[in-house]
Amino acid sequence: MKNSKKTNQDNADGKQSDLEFNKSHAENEFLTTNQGVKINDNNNSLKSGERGPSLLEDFILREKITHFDHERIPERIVHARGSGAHGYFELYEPMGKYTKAGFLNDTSIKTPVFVRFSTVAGSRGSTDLARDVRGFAVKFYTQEGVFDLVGNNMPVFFIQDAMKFPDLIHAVKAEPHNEIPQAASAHDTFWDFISLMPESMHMIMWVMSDRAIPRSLRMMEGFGVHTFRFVNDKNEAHFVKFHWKPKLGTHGVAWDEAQKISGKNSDFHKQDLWEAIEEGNFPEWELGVQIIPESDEHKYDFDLLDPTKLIPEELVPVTIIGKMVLNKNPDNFFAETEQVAFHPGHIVPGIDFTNDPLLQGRLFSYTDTQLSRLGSPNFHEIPINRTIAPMHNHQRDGHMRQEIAVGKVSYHPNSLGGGCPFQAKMDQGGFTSFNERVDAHKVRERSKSFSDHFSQAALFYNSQTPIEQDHIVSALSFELGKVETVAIRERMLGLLNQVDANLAAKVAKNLGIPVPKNPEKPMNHGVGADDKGNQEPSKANQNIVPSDALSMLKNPTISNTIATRQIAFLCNEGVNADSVKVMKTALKNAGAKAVIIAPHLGTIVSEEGTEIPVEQTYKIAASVLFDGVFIPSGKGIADLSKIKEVKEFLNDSYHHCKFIAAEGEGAKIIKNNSDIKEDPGILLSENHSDKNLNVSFIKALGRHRFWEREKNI
Ligand code: HDE
Repeated sequence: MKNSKKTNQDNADGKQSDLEFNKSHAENEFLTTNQGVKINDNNNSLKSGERGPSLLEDFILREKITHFDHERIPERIVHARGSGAHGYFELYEPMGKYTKAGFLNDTSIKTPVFVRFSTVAGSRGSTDLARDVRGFAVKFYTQEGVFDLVGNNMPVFFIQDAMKFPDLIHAVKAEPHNEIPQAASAHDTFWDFISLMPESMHMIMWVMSDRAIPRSLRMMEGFGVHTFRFVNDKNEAHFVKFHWKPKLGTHGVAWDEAQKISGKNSDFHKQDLWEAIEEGNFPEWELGVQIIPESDEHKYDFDLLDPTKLIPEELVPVTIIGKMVLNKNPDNFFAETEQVAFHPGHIVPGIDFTNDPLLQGRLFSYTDTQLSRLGSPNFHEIPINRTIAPMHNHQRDGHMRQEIAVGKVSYHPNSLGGGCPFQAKMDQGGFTSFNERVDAHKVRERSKSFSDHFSQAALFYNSQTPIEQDHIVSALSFELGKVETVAIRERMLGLLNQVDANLAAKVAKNLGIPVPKNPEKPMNHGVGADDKGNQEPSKANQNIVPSDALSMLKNPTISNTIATRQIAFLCNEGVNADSVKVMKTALKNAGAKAVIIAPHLGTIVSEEGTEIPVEQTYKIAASVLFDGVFIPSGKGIADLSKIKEVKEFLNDSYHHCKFIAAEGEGAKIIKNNSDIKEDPGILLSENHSDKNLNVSFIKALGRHRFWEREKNI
C-alpha cells in the first residue's frame, strides 16, 4: 500500500526514500494475507500430517499462488521492453507568444515528469542493444492535466499512414511460424515489407545508422516526430516540432560491440540509466522547438503533415526552451514503468494536433491498447498515471475502480448536485480544439505532397561523415545478408539506388549481386498511389544541402564531456599505485569513473606495498562494457600479457575504436601486441604517472571513439 500514498509530485521531489519509509514502518509490521489476516507460517503449506497431502482449505497458500499465477499482464504489443525514471521539467523563457500551456509559461514551476525509454520490436525480456528505434515517451504532470510527448529517438517514421502500422509491426517482429528472430530486423519479412514500401527509405537510413545502437539512453536525442500545434490565448496557432537534446551528447556503439554487449549484459542500457541516477549523475535533456507560422504551411518542398519528413534545423532553427532532469528511479518496475500508460492524445490547452494521418491513427490506438493491456478504462487511476490536476467527472464504475464516488448524481446537466462539476469556459482553462477549417470530400488517398520518398533519405545519407556512411553500408550489408530471398535483396538495392548510387553499389558489392538496371516499381506492389495515377519521383532531388545536425559526429551540439564514462584499469599484483591514483583522480575530476580490474577480487598489492581494492575480475569484465581502457605502469603489469582475457579485452577495445592509454610497463604490453597497430587513438607514455598523458586521454575520451581506426582494421 505504501506506494499508493506517494504522489507523482512526491516522486519528482525525491521525497522519502524506500529505506526511510521501511524504517518508519518496520515496527509492528507483520506479514498478512490480502485480507489483512496475520500469517503465522510463510514456509509450510497446510497438510494432513507432516508427510501427508496438502489441504484444499489452505486459503493462505491458495491466495499466494493465485496472485502469483496472475502476476503477468500482456506486454505492450510494441515497445515492450522499457526503462523508466522520474524527474522534472523546468522552463527557461515564457512561451506565451505561441502557447497558452501553463507549464510553458511559468518559469518558476518544476513540472514532474515520468519518462519511459524503450525498444520497439523485441519482447519485454529482450536485449537493450538491438538495432532498433528507441521510444522516448515523456509524461508531464502539469497543473492543467497530463501532457504526454510520446516520441522516438529518430525524428521520422517508417510509414505515412496509420493503416500500415499493423503490417509494419507484423513484418518486423519475430516471424510467426517459428518466432525467430527476437528483437532483430535482419530477416526476410521485415525487408520484404520495406522493399515494397519506398516511403520507409528515409527512416531506413536512420535505423541503419548508429542512432539505432545508442551508447546510453542518456546519450540519445528525442523527437516528437509529428508536427503538432501550439495555440496561444488569442487562439492563434503555430506548427511545432519537439526535440530533446541530451547534455551528454549523442553517441552510438559499434555494431559488433552491440552484439557482444547483448551477450555480456542484455540490461546494459537499463542498468546504465539506473546506476547513473542512483549515483546522483542525473541525466538532462534540453527541450527544443521548431516553430513554423501557419502561413508557412506550404512553403517547403515536403509536407509538414508527412511523418517521414523532418524540417532541417538549417531551415528552421531549434529554439531551446527548457530542460528536463531525471533524478529518481522508480520504486517498483511493474507499478510504474510497466503500468505507465502514454497517449499522444493526452494534451493540455495550448497544444493541439495536426492532420498528420499517422498521428490521427495513434489518437485511437493508445486508449485501445491500454484497455487490452491494463484491462480496464480505469487505468488513469493507477498511481503512475494519475493527474496532479483536480479531476472531477461523471465517469463511473468499471473493473477495479478505485474512486468511491459519493452522492447520487452521475450525469450532466444536473440540478440535484448543484450542477457540479461545471464546464470550464476558455478563460477558465477549458480545452477547446483549434478551430481549423476542414472542408473536403471523403477519400482514401495519399496526398501528392507526400510522394517524394527519396530526397530526405539522400539528405540524411549525404549529411553523414564518411565514417557514418560506412556504418550505414555495413548495417545494410549485415541486414540484407541475413535475408534469404534474393529477390528481396534485389528490390532493396533498387530502392537504395534511388537514394544514392554509391550507397547501392557498395551494398551490392557486399551482397555479391549487381544493382538491378531496371528496378521493379515497388509502388505497384502495395500502397496504390499508381492506381490513382500519381507520378512518384523516382530519384532523390539532386540539389540537397547537407544538414550537420543530422550527423552524430558533426552535430554542433555534440558534447565533449566525459562525465559518467566508465574507464577500465587493467591491473595486476605489482601495479604502480601512484600510476593508478594519478590517472584515477584526473578522470574522477573530469566526471568519469575508473574501474579496477585484476585477476582476482579482494585486494592486490602494489609495487609500493599498498593494497588496492579490486572491483571486477578478468572473468567478469569485458571491454564492450567500458568506454576506454588504461594500463598503468608497475613491475607486475608485464604478466598481464599472459592472461587470455586481457588480450581479448585489448583487441576488442582496439577493434571497437576505443581510446587506449598506457604508461610504463603498460605501454610495453600495447607495443608488444602484434594485433594492435599504433595510431592517434592509442596514447602511450614511457613515464610513470604522466600528467600529460592524463590530459590527452581525457581530451581523447571526449571524442567518444577513434572511428578513423576502422580504415586500418
Ligand atoms: Fe506507438 N504505440 N504507434 N508510435 N509508441 C505504442 O501503446 C501506434 C508511433 C511510441 O513507453 C502502443 O501503450 C500506432 C510513432 C512509443 O509506454 C500502441 C502507430 C511513434 C511507445 C502504439 C504508432 C510512436 C509507443 C503500445 C501508427 C513516435 C511506447 C503500448 C499509427 C512518434 C510508450 C502502448 C511507452 C507505444 C500504437 C506509431 C512512439 C499499440 C497505431 C510514429 C514511444 O498503442
